[in-house]
Amino acid sequence: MHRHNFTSTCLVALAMIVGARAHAAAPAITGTVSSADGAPVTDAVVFVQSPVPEPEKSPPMQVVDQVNKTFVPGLLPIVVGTAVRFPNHDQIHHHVYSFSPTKTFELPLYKGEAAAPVVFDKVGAVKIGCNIHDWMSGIILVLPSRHFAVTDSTGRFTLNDLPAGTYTLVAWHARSKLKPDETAQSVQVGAEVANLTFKLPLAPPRPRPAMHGTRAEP
Ligand SMILES: [Cu+2]
Repeated sequence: MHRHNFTSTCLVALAMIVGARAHAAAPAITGTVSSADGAPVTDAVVFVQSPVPEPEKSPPMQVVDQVNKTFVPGLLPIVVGTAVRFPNHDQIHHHVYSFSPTKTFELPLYKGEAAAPVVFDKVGAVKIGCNIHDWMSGIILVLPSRHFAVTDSTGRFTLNDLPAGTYTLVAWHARSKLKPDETAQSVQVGAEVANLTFKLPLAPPRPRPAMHGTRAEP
């Protein structure tokens, strides 16, 4: 009886491991992004620039929340064609806008879920801000495909599930002194996981603007 239970447990565990492996994303490219002095670069976005696969069919909606007068997340990489909601969970009004040529829009003073989603239909960086709270800022990075990854606190990234072939990859960072095109590297994806290293010279961080404007809260 005891032996039977032990065997059953093992079989169940084995089935779970096999199942998990069958569904796990397979890494195709891993690597690191570091600054000119070799320090790891967090929140860099590494993405496939070419060849660009067929457009995504209705990519899932994404969210940039507003909490404590902050955009959450502050950096949102998306595939072109993605709609983004901008719910406001603060008890005050925000007025979200972008003057970026990639996507110019304005969501006049609102709270809660009142603002309609915005579709990002062009590739590029979109800086967002709030008309009322000058320090609020965020970036929506609109990318040519869903093949992108954000570096972690150690500067590492992993791109999963790329079919075999030759790809051009680039790296972006909010403070990069290089344009993504200037970082382009060619990489072969095959049976083995490819490895890539990017070096991004970064501009120094800007001093954080004052948290309290002089304008009254609406
Ligand atoms: Cu605001």
